[in-house]
Amino acid sequence: MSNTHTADLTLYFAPRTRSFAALWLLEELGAPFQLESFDFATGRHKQADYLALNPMGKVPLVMDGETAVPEIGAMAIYLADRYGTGGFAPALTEDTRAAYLRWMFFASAIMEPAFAQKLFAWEVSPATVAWGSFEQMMDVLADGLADGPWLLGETFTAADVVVGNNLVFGQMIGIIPQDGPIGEYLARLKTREAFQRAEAIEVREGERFPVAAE
Ligand SMILES: N[C@@H](CCC(=O)N[C@@H](CS)C(=O)NCC(=O)O)C(=O)O
Repeated sequence: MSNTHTADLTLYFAPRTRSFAALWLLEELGAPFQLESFDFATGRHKQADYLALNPMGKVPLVMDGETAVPEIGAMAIYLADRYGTGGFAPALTEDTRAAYLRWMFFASAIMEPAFAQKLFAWEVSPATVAWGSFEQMMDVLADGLADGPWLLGETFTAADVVVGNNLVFGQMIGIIPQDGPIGEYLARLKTREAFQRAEAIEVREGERFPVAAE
């Protein structure tokens, strides 16, 4: 895999959002990037030039030169392959690549809707919906962490950032416990220096753009 590409990265970011995942990953990779931070209240993410890059009108969005990389999962795979300098993603030829990709998709295809189900108390048949149920998702994740400390055992990868970011959000909204294998995994993630650097930026940007008073 080539890592010879010169980084020209810009992260479109808003505080208190899923864009923390991209910020944390970029800090893990140590790739230089520009931070384009904005307040949702400005509607920057709904302007035509932004929608041309990410038609969903959401953050995060990473630009690599002229190339738009929206969607956290895609972004994480792309950035880790391109700028991970041998770490953060198993090579295409490694057997663990399968588990790595599985966890990347687990984060967006299973965790995200399972969180929404829990939060909004949707009544759906686990056999019919793609994510099963919140409880099933939690059991499968806890089993996946049995050989820890990370999802791929001893090797920390970009999949830990993507899954971990969901857990950060889940804990914030009170649906992810502080204890047990998942809570302990999240506590381990939070001790990483890159997480703490990203958190400091998140706090700084949150202070620049505080929640508007009602
Ligand atoms: N599927 C997207 C989800 C991103 C997302 O939900 N972003 C929210 C903030 S957490 C957003 O930008 N919302 C603003 C809006 O839709 O107006 C991804 O994985 O990147």
